[in-house]
Amino acid sequence: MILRDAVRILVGNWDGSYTVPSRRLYPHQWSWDSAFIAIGNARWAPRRARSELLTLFGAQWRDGRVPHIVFNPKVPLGAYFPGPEFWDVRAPSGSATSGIVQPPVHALAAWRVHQAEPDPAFLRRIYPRLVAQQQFLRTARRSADGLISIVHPWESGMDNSPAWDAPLAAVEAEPSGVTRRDLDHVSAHERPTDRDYERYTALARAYRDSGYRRPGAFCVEDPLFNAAYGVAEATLAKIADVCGGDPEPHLREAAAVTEAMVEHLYDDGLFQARDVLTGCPIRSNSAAGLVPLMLPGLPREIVNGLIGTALDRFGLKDGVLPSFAPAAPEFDAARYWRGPSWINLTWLVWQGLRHRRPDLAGPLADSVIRAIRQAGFREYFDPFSLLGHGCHDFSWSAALLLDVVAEHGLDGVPPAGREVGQQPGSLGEADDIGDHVLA
Ligand code: 2M8
Repeated sequence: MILRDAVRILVGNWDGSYTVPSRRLYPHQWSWDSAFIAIGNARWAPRRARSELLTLFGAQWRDGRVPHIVFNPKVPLGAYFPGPEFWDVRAPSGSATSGIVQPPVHALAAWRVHQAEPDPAFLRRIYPRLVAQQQFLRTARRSADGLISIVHPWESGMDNSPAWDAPLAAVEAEPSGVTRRDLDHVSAHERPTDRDYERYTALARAYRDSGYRRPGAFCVEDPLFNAAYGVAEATLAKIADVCGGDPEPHLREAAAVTEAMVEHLYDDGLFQARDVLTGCPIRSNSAAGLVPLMLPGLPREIVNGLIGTALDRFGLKDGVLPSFAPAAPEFDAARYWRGPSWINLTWLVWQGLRHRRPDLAGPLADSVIRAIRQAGFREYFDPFSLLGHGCHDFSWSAALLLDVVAEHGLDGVPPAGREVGQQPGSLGEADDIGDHVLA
């Protein structure tokens, strides 16, 4: 049964206080993966969900940044490239980490975890960390127009998106002969090219060599990242309320970034990225441009414009959501982030539609279940054939399936109002998770 299989994957990928995205391809802790995993784990093992987030924030830097990878010292060096020896930096906790970030979807995750099993003590513990995460982005990355920039395609989470082709082409990189480990696990036509990897490596090296202070030759404002930042502020307002804090500054910040996005990034039915170095919009057909649907204060005409685009260009009604519009010349149904459907991206857009357009949200939820039923818990899916691609037993596919089913139901049967872990015969939370994580 699909729910038990999802839980089994999450159990198999659990490393004691957090979950690896995939045992072989991604054997460490990843930042936004952990947020999605916590959202799913909240449905059957809320303690694990809290531990997942607290472990990640245990490796937060003094400046507030939450690194995109926290390395497990027990994993052999060389198992993942670029590993701890490349990033060459440690968090105050002593953990080796990377020095870049990922979309800040963690406040939303913390709130969902609290909703599944109310725990004000957890919220009080994580709230200042979430605020510091946002503060880092404001201090280090905010432009005069009020938008947050990213300094590496890996920071977008949609690493290989065609939206990054032009800004990435401007990055100078020597053929460096990097030893890629990803191709040991996934076939080359499903992953970025060697040329992409040379540029990824050159950018990360330049940032590292500046002490993770000065960005290299890539600096863009991404609609998904900015939407996540805005949703984080709106969610922090709710968390502040529970913690006895002041929600007002968060609400103001959420409104301000929403306004800045509408003014500077919205273009004819889709939010676009903008290249900070040239000042020019990066016009593409990336589904990242639909994610601002999540913003609670988005003006109605913009919502309608996005929904029109989702229907016309992304075929929203007909099947699973592709990560790039299929009619665009750069579309590739099998290659990582250049067209395949991803469960996390679909989940984000689904969040934006659930209250506004339940008639569209329902079929989108069904499409997630259908893709996983047909192909298994793969990393990504061909949006037409539903053939699975990337790694197997991928954690956020399993986690978000649990969340989708808990909200939406299965096979036309509405949600039972019980969590997966409470159903007869299902897997419960077996191990003991202490309160040591942030101690
Ligand atoms: C992918 O990114 C990593 C680098 O961070 C990689 O390709 O090695 C992306 O899909 C990213 O969004 C995700 O967080 C990560 C782990 O699942 O894999």
